[in-house]
Amino acid sequence: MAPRKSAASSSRRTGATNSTKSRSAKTAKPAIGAQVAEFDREQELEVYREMLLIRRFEEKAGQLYGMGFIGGFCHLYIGQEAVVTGIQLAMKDGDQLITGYRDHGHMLAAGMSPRGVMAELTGRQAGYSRGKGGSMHMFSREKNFYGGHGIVGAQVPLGTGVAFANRYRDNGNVSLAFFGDGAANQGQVYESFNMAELWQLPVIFVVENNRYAMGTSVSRASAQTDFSQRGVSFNIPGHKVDGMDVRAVKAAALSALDYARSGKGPVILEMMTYRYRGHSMSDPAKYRTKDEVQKMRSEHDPIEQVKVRLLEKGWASEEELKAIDKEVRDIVADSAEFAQTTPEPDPSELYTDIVL
Ligand SMILES: Cc1ncc(C[n+]2csc(CCOP(=O)(O)OP(=O)(O)O)c2C)c(N)n1
Ligand SMILES: [Mg+2]
Repeated sequence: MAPRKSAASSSRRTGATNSTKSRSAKTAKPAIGAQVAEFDREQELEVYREMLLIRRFEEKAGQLYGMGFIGGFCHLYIGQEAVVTGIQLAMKDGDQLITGYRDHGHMLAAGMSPRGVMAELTGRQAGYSRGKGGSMHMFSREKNFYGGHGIVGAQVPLGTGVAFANRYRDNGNVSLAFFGDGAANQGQVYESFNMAELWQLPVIFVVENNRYAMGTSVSRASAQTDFSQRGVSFNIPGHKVDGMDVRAVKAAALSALDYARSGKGPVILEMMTYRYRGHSMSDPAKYRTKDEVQKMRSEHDPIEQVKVRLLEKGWASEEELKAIDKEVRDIVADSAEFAQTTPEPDPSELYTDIVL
C-alpha cells in the first residue's frame, strides 16, 4: 500500500506527480485473462441465480416496453450477464461501479432492488430517480453505483475521477468504469487513461466488447480492434478475457483489482462478449445475420455454460434449476407488478432535481 500513499500525497499537493520514477518498471505485467476461477457448488449456484435474475429482468423490461409501459430509451444487457456478474464477485465493499446506458444488469449486480429499477423504467415515484431519470439515469450512493450515463464514454472520466477521490482519501477502494467498444474510440477515454496512469489511480477500465456500436461492427469502426492493447502508449497493462465465461471474468477481475488496489495504477480488461438483442428497443438488427446470433446463443451462452456444469457434475438436478428459475421469475414478476401499480411522481416534482 505504500506507493499508493506516497503518490497520493504528492498529487494532493500538486494535482499531479512529477515523479521521475521509471514507468517502464511496470513491464512485468500481471498474467490476467487466461485463468479461470474454480467455483464450488455454492458459487456456481450463486452465479446461475444472479445471471438468471438479470436475464429475466431484461426480458420483462423488453415486454413492458413493447406494451407501452416504458418510454424513452431502453438498452438490454441480455447475453452480457457474465461480465458484470463475474466482476461483482471479485469486488470488495466500497469499490464503485460506473457504466453507460446498458446499465440494468450492473444495477442488479450491485444489489439495487429490482422493484426500484423497474419502477424507474416505468417512470414512477418509487424509482431510483423518482421516475424522472428512466433507463439510462439511475444511481445509488448506498450501493456505490454511480450511473447510468447516456453520453457515450462520459462515464470514463467520471469513473477516473472517482478513482482520484479514492486515492485522495486513501480509502483503499477501486473504481470500475465500464464502457463499450464504440466508446473506446473516444478522445476522453485516452485523456482518462493518461491521467489514471500518470497519477497511478485505482481504476479498472472494463471494455465490454460486444462486437457492435449501434449498427457498426468493431472492424468497420476501429483501426486497432484489440482493445486490451489500447493502453500500451500509456503503459497501462491490458488483458483480453472470455466475457461469456463468468469464471474467467472473476479470475481476471480479482487479479486486476489486486493490482490497482496495491497502488500500481489502472488496468484495462477487454471482455469479449455479445449482445443478443438489438442496440436498443427500436433496432431491428439488420447489420448481422440471425445465424451469428444463434451461434453465440447455442455455443457460448453464459448462463447455459453454468447450467451444463451444474448438471454434469451432479451439483444440481433439472428440478432444482427450475425451482431457481421460478424463484427468479417471481422476483421479476413482483417488480413488474409494482412498477405498473405504484404512483407516478406528483406534478410538483416537475420542478425538482433539475437545472434550468
Ligand atoms: C457522445 C455520444 N455520441 C453518440 C451517441 C449515440 N450513441 C448511443 S449508443 C452508441 C454506440 C455505442 O456503442 P458501444 O460503446 O459499443 O456500447 P454498446 O451499445 O455496444 O453497449 C452511440 C453512437 C451518444 N449517446 N453519445
Ligand atoms: Mg458495443
